[in-house]
Amino acid sequence: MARLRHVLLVVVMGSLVHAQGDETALECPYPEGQSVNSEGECARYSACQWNNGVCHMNSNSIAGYRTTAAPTPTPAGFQVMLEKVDQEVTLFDGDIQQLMFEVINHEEYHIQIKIYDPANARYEVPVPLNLPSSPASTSLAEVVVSPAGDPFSFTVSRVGASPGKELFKLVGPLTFEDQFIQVTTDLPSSYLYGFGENTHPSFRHTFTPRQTYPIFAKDQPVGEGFMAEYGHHPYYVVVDPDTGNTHSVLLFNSNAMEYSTFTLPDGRPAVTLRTIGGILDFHIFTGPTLEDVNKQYSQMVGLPAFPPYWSLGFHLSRYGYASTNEVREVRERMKAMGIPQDVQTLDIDYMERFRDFTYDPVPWGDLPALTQELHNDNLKLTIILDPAVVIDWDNYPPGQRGKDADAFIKWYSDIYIPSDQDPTCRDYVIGYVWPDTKTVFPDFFKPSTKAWWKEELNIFYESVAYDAIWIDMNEPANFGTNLDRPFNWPSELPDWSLKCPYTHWDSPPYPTKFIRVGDNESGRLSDHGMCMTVNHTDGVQNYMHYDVHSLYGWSETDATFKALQEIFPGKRPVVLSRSTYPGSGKYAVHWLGDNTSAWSHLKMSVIGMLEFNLFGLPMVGADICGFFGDATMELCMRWMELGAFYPFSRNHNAIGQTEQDPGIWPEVAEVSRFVLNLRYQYLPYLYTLFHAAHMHGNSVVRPLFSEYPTDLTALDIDDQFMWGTGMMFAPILTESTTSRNVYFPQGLWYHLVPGFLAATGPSTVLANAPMEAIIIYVRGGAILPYQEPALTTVESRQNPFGLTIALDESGSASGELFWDDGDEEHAMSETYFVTMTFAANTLNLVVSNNPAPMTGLNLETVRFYGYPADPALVTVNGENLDPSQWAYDADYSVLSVTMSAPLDQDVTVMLS
Ligand code: MIG
Repeated sequence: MARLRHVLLVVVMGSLVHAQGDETALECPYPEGQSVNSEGECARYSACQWNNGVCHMNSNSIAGYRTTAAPTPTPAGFQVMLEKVDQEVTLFDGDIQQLMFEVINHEEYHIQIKIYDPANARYEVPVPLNLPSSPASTSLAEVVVSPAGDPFSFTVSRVGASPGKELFKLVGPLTFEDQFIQVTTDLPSSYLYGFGENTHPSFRHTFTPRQTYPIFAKDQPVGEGFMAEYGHHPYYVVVDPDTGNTHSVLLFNSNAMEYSTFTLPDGRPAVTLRTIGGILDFHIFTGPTLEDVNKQYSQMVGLPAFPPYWSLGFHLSRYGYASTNEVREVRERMKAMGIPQDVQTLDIDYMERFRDFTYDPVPWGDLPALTQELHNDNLKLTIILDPAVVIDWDNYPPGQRGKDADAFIKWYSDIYIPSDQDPTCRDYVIGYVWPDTKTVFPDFFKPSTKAWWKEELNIFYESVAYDAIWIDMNEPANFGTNLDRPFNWPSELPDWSLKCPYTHWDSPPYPTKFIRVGDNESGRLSDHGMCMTVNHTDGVQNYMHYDVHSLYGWSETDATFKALQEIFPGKRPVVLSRSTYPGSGKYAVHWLGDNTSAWSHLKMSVIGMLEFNLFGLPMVGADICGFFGDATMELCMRWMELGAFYPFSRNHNAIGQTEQDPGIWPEVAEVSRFVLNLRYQYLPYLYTLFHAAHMHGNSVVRPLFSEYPTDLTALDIDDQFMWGTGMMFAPILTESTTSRNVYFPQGLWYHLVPGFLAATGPSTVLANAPMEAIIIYVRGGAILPYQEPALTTVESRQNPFGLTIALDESGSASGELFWDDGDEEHAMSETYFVTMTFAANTLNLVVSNNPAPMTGLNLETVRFYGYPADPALVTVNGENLDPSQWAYDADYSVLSVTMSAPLDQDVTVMLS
């Protein structure tokens, strides 16, 4: 039997005190938006009330639920039945009259709260989570539910935290209707981060005025405004700046959603979450540090993929390469300028008539030869694939094979099949994208689709030996849905487009803000995409697109990653995906989508990168130098300086834009060589961070407050960021700027180059930032492993190692280094790990795991930053060095030591 845990014991009593009048801040949701706000409009909704010119939710005792009984224990928590206070009171009808509220304890830091219809199963997200089979014996969170007979309310608190610091606390009524679910919580602080995929103007959310963003996967270019973009991440993080305690909340739901941040009448910050399907399924993580919640969350949704070493090199890409020869020209520029590059990427240009698994026989006829040339240069090739498959069955074998496998998305019911359905297309849904004929779309949930996709990847690999796959357009995007004709529909043909039926799924009573923002020409959920009334099946269960729309990218990523595991046995695949969902990080690299060559987009890329590190997708970056629009030389230079330190570092450009590869301007080429050399130099450090991400779920890029959660200045900084805990970047993000204020949290901070002390924090310093440099600091206390850079990682991985040792106030530092062969399946490969500590003038490197991957590689340079004096003697592994092997720069307080110490064994360096 279940052990009664203290979580259950506290459930007993205590009516939950709520500030009077909180509901007056709960904005009544109008399908058309608040612009129609009026007394008459408000009167349409019995769950709402008109008051002082505001239409807000009625109080909990009118519009909410009632707790019907005391909690009943379950093996992992407890349940309470709820019932609607007044059956007639509603927003959009379809109120579920009886609901189950269920608390499920998992790890002691992780609690799940589900609110669902116990009588009729509703859609639940089929993405697998890692949940323990039985709960831990203690929990760091406790849940209190209002007593039987009272209006339903609940709070989740951190055990032992002071009152008013609840992690989650229902405010006002819960609304749970068939197609509209709404819940509001107040927050223990206004330090709120996360939610996506949206372009946020700041990493920290704001509350006044109210901000409302939709979440639903959409091919929506990056831009200012409240737009839903490519992925779906209903996940947020809150820091309590008084204690530094951090918690996070996932609403595990994939229907169209929106969230609002605002303040309650007494000023408390609050969040309203709305979704139009599924159930309420919360996962709450208690941290208490930001890295703790990152790890706790990633363990549940899936630890991030471990990128092969080469994928941490520089990627070059563009949409609009005319031919293999143009790629060769660009490559020659890179080589001539000596700019490091590991990956060349090909966009849809290489395809024949934009058909997947083909290449154009004329300008791309020698693609296999180009691939070989790249491989000879130690480069890798990434190619793009789109989901849409042409219906030219007779002339397109991959499509015919897909049809044989019955791989494509179908209508949910025959009644939705359009009257002009092409007779060769069964009950498939037909759309139009890049190719010049209509298309169908793979249903990646389906086992036979996955098998077909793998087979096509395999067959195409026989002709073009690609190394990585880029999956685009997987929101999924379709052109011209619901419009007269797609923008690129052949002009000689009569109007046609995919038109979605008007059902309560395609035109739900509350379609969310999604339909009112961004590029939503048809003003519908299916705009620029698939109809909600199409079917997906995993072979066992059917799903309606309405529910699983935002999982399309996830399902394609899963299918592609697993296919590549078979095509490259024992290797770690690289799949670059535009659309993501919680759990995508297990497989995916992500870029932030179609940005513009604009300074504001340079700035916003830092925020997007920080957010995806919260979402468990640390391998992330934006299109360097911008996608749309022409980059100026200065913008591109600054963007290369920042982008060289995106975890995923790729310069990508749109078709028709002027060239912006780093070789095109000599000035940018020189800067790019410099910053990419720095990146390549510190790749061993970055790689070690990715190893920790893969093993434990750590983030790679972090906000400053990660280490300083009670530092109010750090909590607001989003124009600086860190790699792990050791490196801090302060990019220039505005035009014609050669200095900037840099915030230094507590501690010592050194210039990475050339190593003198830059600041003692906490302090803000005006730093000089000449055009040709990004300012990078190393934190006192860090040991950063590095390797001499080279033009590719294949070469740099053979080079000698070094260490940058930045001393803290006590003259100490520590770090670690992971190493393996760089691309083998982690579980199969031999791995090396060394911990490094410097204290009391002694550096100790202690090798654990397997020394073999490091055999033949030596430690040759060690640089001590903040070292007080020229030592009289330096010994390495007990042997005295010749005094010519070290140099002390008294102006900079930098001691540089050269040696040759094999790294496949322990190393001791003593200074005296
Ligand atoms: O409708 O493949 O975000 O990176 O270059 C545009 C062409 C399709 C969108 C991607 C972009 C890519 C482009 N694609």
